[in-house]
Amino acid sequence: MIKVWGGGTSRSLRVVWLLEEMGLPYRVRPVDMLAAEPDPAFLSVNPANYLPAIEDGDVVMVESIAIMEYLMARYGPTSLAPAPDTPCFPAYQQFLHLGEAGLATLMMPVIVSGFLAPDAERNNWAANWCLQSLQKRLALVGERLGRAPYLAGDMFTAADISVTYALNLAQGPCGLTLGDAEQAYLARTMSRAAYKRAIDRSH
Ligand SMILES: N[C@@H](CCC(=O)N[C@@H](CS)C(=O)NCC(=O)O)C(=O)O
Repeated sequence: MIKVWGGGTSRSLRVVWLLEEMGLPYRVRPVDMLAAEPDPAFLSVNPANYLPAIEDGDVVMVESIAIMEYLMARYGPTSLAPAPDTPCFPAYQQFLHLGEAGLATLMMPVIVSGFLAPDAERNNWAANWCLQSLQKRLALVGERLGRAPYLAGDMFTAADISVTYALNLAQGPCGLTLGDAEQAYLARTMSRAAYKRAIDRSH
């Protein structure tokens, strides 16, 4: 059975949501990233000590988007990953990666500066630059949602799992106010039964 290391609100939620959408059996092994010492069992799986990771037989992987791509390729086909010869594929591919590489990665300096940095370093140039850059990039999501209900078009895909996670980070720990289109979109994606099950299984 697929083992997902993570839990809580970490990026493992993307993986667990995808597994729920695909109806695949799995179990979650929680890891407390705020513990004083790293979890030795988790370090043996991911020596770089960040979430999520999966074990699937002999396969060990990190990076939430790569893990989703692996699971869809290995256990698909699935409508969550449109075929490359379909018109929605370019938008799907773009937003699948934008969710992490373009959006969530930029949020980390903002989040750690706000919560973990010493007081004197909280308001720093790099974190402010990331926040401004993030706001510019979110315009891509807003523009797309003005033309389609989901990021790849009419159909919910893994790109929506990727970007929903990022939008929640933006309006949660990053403190941004999202527009009406983004709010309505989140209401759509997060009302899915698979999302609700993923939240339950992650906590
Ligand atoms: N690009 C990575 C980012 C992973 C990441 O930042 N994970 C967070 C939790 S959501 C973490 O474990 N951070 C602790 C650290 O990096 O030391 C992914 O998408 O999986």
